[in-house]
Amino acid sequence: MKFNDHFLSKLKTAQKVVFFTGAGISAESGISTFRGKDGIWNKLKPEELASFDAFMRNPKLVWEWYQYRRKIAHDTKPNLGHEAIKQFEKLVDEVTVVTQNVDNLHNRAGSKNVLELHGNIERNYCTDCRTFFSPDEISKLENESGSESPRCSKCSGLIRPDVVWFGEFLPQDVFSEAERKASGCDICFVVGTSAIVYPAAYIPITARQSGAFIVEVNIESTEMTRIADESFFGKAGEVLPKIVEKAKEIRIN
Ligand code: BJW
Ligand code: ZN
Repeated sequence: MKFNDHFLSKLKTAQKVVFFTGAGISAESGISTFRGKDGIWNKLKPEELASFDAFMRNPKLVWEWYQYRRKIAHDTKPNLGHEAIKQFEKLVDEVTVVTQNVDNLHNRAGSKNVLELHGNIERNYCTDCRTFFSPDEISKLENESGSESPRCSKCSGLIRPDVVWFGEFLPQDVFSEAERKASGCDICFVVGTSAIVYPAAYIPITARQSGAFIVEVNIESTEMTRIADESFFGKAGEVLPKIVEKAKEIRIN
């Protein structure tokens, strides 16, 4: 892989680094992306599944979709891309992972500072009384609910995954922290995202406006390519380990 001098000088001196990630970083773990050639939403329409209205119309269908995805995420492992990001922590002062993914794979790879903009598929709560339920409690409630989606043991409200659907607000504290990290970073890597879903996609834009060097890693060009200082077209699990190796080499010598 070829690195130009401008990128290398940024890589050599960066102290604060943000990784803004999307579904593409988990593709090599076997998790489908939403859009693009193998995206799930080529077959399933987002508005039919990823909105509160869709959930209220057909809770069972939406619940089963999340249960299916939860099982896939659970049965797979973080890949070389997630691991390369974790390794970056040894090389610079501060690494923050701002992820749109709900699959928990950055946490499982051991990354320390993970900001989940769209929630986490492992958590679930009652739509009425907001009680959270552990995965074990969910299994029990699922058994009790028979063929329906599970209901709250306290108030019988519907239980939903703790994810952000279309038309819903992102967790304000998490988004503010992500904006703060983006505005103070030296390099922002934008990895495996189509960068079309807002307000998440403001994160790399904020980084750019604050003077950070923007590096895109994706298998194809995206909305980000225009504003990125550097784009590496390839799989995250192949490109990121090479960047880490290069960083090790130039930051030690
Ligand atoms: C690889 C690879 C490999 C593959 N290596 N790369 C401004 C303008 C227009 C619309 C809006 C706007 N502001 C807000 C909106 C509305 C809406 C929105 O953004 N719509 C757009 C689609 C147009 N936004 C919202 O509704 C948000 N809320 C909001 O705005 O609240 C304010 C409000 C409140 C009340 C009323 C009105 C407004 C919430 C958005 C929530 C998004 N939720 C989802 C589902 C989460 C739960 C779940 O997982 O089921 O989040 S949608 C889905 O998209 C998911 C993702 O996190 C998100 C982003 O997708 P991502 O990660 O980029 O994946 P892909 O598939 O798109 O891309 C994968 C990429 O990887 C591709 O580029 C591949 O090439 C690449 N790739 N393999 C590297 N191996
Ligand atoms: Zn309840």
